Amino acid sequence: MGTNNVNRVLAACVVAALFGGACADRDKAFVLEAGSTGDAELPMEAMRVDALEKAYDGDPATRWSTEGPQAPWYYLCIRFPKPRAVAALVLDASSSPHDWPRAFVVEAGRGGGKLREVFRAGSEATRKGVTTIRFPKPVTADLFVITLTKGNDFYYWSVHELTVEYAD
Ligand SMILES: [Ca+2]
Repeated sequence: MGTNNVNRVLAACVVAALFGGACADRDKAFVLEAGSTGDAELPMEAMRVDALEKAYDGDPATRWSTEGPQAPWYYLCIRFPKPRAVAALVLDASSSPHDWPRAFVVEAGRGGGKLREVFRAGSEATRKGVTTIRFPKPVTADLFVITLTKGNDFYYWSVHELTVEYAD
């Protein structure tokens, strides 16, 4: 991803926040945002606070989803109030086992600086609807952006529960 795209991601995150596509988890450990930096716009329903909350409400029966088929450039941002050392991000969609991200890249940044790619995967990251993003070594950052790099003609991207494994 080039610098222009990185800037677009950051700009999109700000836009998502302005339009209410962001929400904090119960412990205020992070803010989750969703959007798209590509031609396919993410449906507004997928950017709503009450939709995003379902990705970490502790209930495996409720989910956040893209409200439409997966498209490249759909993203989820995880923003921490200060840099955290993160060992892994686990996206559980086992209750919607077809709705796993077909291919994606994870970028991380801190202090509003340039994002760098820290993970990239295809189907090998997912087992039975559970996508595990385990970094080779913990990544310390205050912003993680998971962006789809591939679409699907039919299946949504869903996250029933997002778990952050901290290393600090
Ligand atoms: Ca849930």
